Amino acid sequence: MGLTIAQKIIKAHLVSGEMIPGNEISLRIDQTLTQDATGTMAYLEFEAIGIPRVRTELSVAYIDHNTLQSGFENADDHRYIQSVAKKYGLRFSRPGNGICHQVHLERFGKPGKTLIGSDSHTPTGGGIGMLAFGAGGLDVAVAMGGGAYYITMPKMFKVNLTGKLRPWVSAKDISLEILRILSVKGGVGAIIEWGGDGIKDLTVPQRATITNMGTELGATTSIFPSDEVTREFLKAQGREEDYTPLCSDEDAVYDRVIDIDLNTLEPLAACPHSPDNIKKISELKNIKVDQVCVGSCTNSSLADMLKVAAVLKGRTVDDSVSMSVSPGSRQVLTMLSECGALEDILASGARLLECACGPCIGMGFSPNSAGVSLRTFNRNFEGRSGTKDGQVYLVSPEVAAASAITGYITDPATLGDEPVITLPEKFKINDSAILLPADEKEAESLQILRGPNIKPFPETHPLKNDLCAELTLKVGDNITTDHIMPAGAKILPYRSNIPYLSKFCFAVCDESFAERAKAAGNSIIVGGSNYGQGSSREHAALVPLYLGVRAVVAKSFARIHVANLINAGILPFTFENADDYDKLTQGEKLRIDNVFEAMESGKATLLTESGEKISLVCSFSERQKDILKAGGLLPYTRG
Ligand code: MIC
Ligand code: SF4
Repeated sequence: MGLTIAQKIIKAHLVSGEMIPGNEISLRIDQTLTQDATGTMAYLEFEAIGIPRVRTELSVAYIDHNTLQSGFENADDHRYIQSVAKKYGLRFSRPGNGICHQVHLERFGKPGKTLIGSDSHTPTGGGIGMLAFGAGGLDVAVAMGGGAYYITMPKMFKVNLTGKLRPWVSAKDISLEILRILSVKGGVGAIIEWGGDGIKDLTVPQRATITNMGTELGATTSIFPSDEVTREFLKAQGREEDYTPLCSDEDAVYDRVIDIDLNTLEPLAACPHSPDNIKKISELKNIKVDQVCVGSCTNSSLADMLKVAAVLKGRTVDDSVSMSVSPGSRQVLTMLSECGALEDILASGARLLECACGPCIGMGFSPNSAGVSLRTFNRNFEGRSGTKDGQVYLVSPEVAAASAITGYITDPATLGDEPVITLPEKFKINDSAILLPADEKEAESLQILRGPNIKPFPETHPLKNDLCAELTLKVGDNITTDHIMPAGAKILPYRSNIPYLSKFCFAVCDESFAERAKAAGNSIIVGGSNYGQGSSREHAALVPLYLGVRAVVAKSFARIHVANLINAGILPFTFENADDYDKLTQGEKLRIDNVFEAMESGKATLLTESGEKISLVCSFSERQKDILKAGGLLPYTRG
C-alpha cells in the first residue's frame, strides 16, 4: 500500500510505536521553534531537564508576541531567552525580526523535516512540505534535549483542489471554505494533505496560509507536497540546496477525501466568534466596519502586503475606519519599502505596526466598544482582541483593504479589476537580526540572565488513587485556551509568573473562578466538546494545576491541550455518554475512586453528591500513565 506525504515523513522519523491510527507513536524531531509568550516557560523547563546543549539540527527562539515592553517583565524575559539561546546552542531571532512562523518559512523551513514549536500555528511549515506540529512548551523542551515527540498516529485526510482561484479570491478563502466544510472540530485526529491540480498555482506563502489555518480545524497538522513551486521559493530565499521533492504515492489511502473546486469559490468571512462561522462576503450587507487589521502569521507575506498596497494605492482609508498593517517579517517590510508599496499603504492613512503578532494576540489595537474589526488573522474567539464585545471577522487581505476604503464589509470585486502584483525572483536576505549561539567552549562560562518576574514552576503532586474534589466550573462546548488562560497586553507579560496569571484563569467565563478553585483546594472542571481548542499555551494547564485542578471531565478534548493536561499531571476523562454532562452541577462534590485501576481499564466512575454514578472513559499509553502517576512530564523526565 502506498504512503501519504505525512506517512513518509513519519516513517523516516519513527522512534517508537506502530503507524496505526489511534496508536501512540513517537518521532525524532529535526527542528524546534519557540516564541516568547511560551518560550520563557519552555526554557525554564529545558533548564530543569538539565541538558547542556540542544540536540536538534536547528532550534530557534523567536521574540514576536510580547513586544510591547510596557514594564520590565517582557524585557527581562527577552533577555533571559537571549542568554539561554546563546548558552544552549539556539539561534535567537530578535524582536522586530518578524513573526516566528513567517521567518521560519523564509529562512529555515526544509521539506521532509520534522518541526515542533511551542505555538499552535507551527503547521505553517507544512506549506513548504515540513511535518510541523504545535506543542506545549514541555514537549518542545524535551525535543530540544533530543527526546522524541509523542503523538497519536493520525488518520489521513486529503483535500483535492481543482481549477483556479478567480480574481479577488485568495488562499484565505480556501482556508475559510475548509472550515465551513469541516468545522473547528472536523480535523481532530487527522493530518490534512493538500493536493490536486489546483495547488500548482498556489505559491508557498499561499500554501502556508492554508496550513496555518488548518490549526483552526483541530487538525494534528496540514501539509503540501514539495514541488517546483517549493523549489522556486527556496531559490528566491537563496537556499535552493534545502529543496527535496516530496509527494504521496499514487496508491496512498486516505480516510477521507474532500474536493474543492477553486473556480466556484467566493470571498468569505468567519463571523464572530468562531473561525468556522462562515458566510459569503456577498451575504454580509451593510455591515459598518470600525477597524481593519492586516497581518498575523496567516496573511503577512510580501504578496499579501503588495496586494493590500495595490488596493490602497491612490485611495484613502474611510474616516470612520482605523487600519493597521503589520508585515510578517523584516524581510517583507524591507522589500515593501524598497519597491515603494509601503508609501502607498502609508499615504492611504493606514498605521504601520511592527513586524510582530500585535493585534492578533491583543497586544494593542483592540477594537472600540462593540466595534466591528475585520482581520486577516486566524482566530476570532470572544474577547481575544482585548475588547470583550468586539465583533471580529476573519477575512482575506483583499476584503480587508476594500472594506477599509468603503467603511463597510465590501466584496473587493466592486472595486474593479484585481491589481496584478509581481513578486521578485530573489528576496532580500539579511539575517543580521538572527543571532548565533556561542560555541560550546565559550558557552560553558556564560551566565543566564533572570529577572524577578520569573516565578517557580507550580508544585506537582504524584497521583493519588482516590480523588475527591469540588466541581468548581462547568463550561460548554468549544472552550478555547483563550477562555482558560486569556492573553492580551495586560496579562501576557506574566507568562513566567503562574501565581499572578492564575488571577485571570477563566475570567472570560467567570471572574470568580480563580478564588473559588483556590478555596476548594482540589477541583474538577467539566467541559463540553472540543475542550481546549486553539492555542498551544501550556499555561492553560499549568495555571489550573496551580489552582488545584486535578481532573477535567469533558465530552471531547483538543489535541494539544489534552497533551498539556497530561504533561501537567491533570487527569483528562471523557463522558462515556455525552448526555451525562447535563447531570452535573457546578459546586457539587465529586469522587473518582480507584484512579490507578481506571487508567488500566480505561473506565472510571464519577460519583456525584446525590449518589448518581456517571461512567467516564480514558485512554492512556503506558508512558502517559507513568507521566500522570509521577505528577507530570517534568517530574517524570527528571526521574
Ligand atoms: C495564539 O495565536 O493564540 C498564540 C498566542 O500564538 C498561542 C501561543 C501562546 O498562547 O503563547 C498559540 O497559538 O499557540
Ligand atoms: Fe502570533 Fe497570532 Fe500567529 Fe499566534 S496566531 S503566532 S498570536 S500572529
